[in-house]
Amino acid sequence: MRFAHGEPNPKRNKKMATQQINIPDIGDFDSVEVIEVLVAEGDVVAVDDSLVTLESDKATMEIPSPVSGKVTKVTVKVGDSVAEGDYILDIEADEAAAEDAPKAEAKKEEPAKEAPKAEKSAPAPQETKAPAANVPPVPKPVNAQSMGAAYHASPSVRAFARKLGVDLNAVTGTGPKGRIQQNDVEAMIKSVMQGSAAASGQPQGGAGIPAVPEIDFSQFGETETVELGRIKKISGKFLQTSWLNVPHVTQFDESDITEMDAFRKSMKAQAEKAGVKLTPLVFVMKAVVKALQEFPNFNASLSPDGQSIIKKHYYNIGVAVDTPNGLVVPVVRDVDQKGIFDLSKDLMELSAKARDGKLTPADMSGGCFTISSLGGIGGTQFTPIVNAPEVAIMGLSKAKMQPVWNGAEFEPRLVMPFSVSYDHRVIDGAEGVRFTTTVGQYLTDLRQLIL
Ligand code: CAO
Repeated sequence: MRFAHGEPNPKRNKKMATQQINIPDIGDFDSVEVIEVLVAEGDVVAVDDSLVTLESDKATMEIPSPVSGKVTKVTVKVGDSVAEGDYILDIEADEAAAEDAPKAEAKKEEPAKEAPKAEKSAPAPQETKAPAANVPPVPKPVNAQSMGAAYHASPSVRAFARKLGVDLNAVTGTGPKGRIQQNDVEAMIKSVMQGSAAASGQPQGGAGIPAVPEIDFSQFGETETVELGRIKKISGKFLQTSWLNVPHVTQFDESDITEMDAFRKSMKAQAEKAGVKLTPLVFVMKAVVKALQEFPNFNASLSPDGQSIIKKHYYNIGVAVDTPNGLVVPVVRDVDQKGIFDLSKDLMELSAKARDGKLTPADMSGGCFTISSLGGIGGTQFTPIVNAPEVAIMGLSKAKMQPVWNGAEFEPRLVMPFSVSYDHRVIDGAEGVRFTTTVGQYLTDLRQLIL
């Protein structure tokens, strides 16, 4: 429970002690920007109320209050950079906070009972401890940039949504800069209750889906529980949101890339001179963009009410990059305006940044279509998950030499399998296969890209 500024609180009569609040362990970051200061001097906060919001290049997290009491001093402002241990504010802590703790925890459990399974089972061991005054606050991730989406909402709106089991990823904010307000959450609930969400194509956030049964695996043998990495937790949420909200169709195809690969190899020395390495991916990016220009429904997003298509007149391609911490999707901009050397340079820079954990939110936003390339590793085909609110994604698998019948004999040809998953609300099956056929033709005969 949070009291409004100046509102009398009966507990204020109890004994007080000023507690200095510092930034807790926030993972691997040296310096993270403060993007919201959620309290002011005089505010009364309860245990777990959010105090500030921090934004790193990967995620946004809120720093919750470890104590209940009154904020007496705020030493940070929006735009400051902070690190673990930095002093951010003082709270005149109610020494009865420990007495309050079980109450605060009981409150937290209430929405958890109603929450979808994924949230309930999310590992948050510290949050389940009784929040005594000396327990360091545990940052709470609140959104992710890694899959190209993000939301902003105040703590009270987040609490409101949590209580009702609403996934804010699925809510469209109508406030300033797309901020989600309470009426947006109410509108989403209303739309689901009226059963209009499915009909209109509005995302539903997976409400009502039965939970996966909880099983004690130790009854079958030895087990070990390892917490998911931060990026995996964040991207997992976005993948699940997309999987539950987007009616996926995956079209499989393959392309004879023998000539393309011969050209790529012939350019090796020139590429080395230019300081880049050409892989099939840059050619695929060019072929995809040419196909996107011909099939504009693939370079689009569905409007939040599901009634229109927002067509984009720019061609930014997201590329899924595997990093030690998990999957991230940096975006290569203006692919239509760049040659293969420039694209390769962009790709090398972005994937190096991704692996060093240095991508900024700007590096990961503004994508139109995503390519997930597993071709350097192996596999024959896979079904990539659309990076919503984009409407289509391509999966590249490993090219292999194969005997191909040319009408008179079998010829050894290099054949690359690929797939495209798309949002069936926006793209029909016939259009889907026309798109993959077109991309395949461009890859087989790169000369068509200049037509
Ligand atoms: N078929 C055959 N060989 C391929 C290929 C394909 N489709 N794609 C790449 N290769 C080859 C490359 O040519 C290179 O070989 P050489 O060194 O002999 O030229 C080798 O495989 C390695 O390529 P790469 O993976 O380093 O480079 P890339 O441009 O293809 O990909 C990047 C760059 C950043 C996408 C990649 O490094 C990566 O992270 N891939 C993983 C993507 C991923 O995890 N996606 C998530 C899937 S969903 O969870």
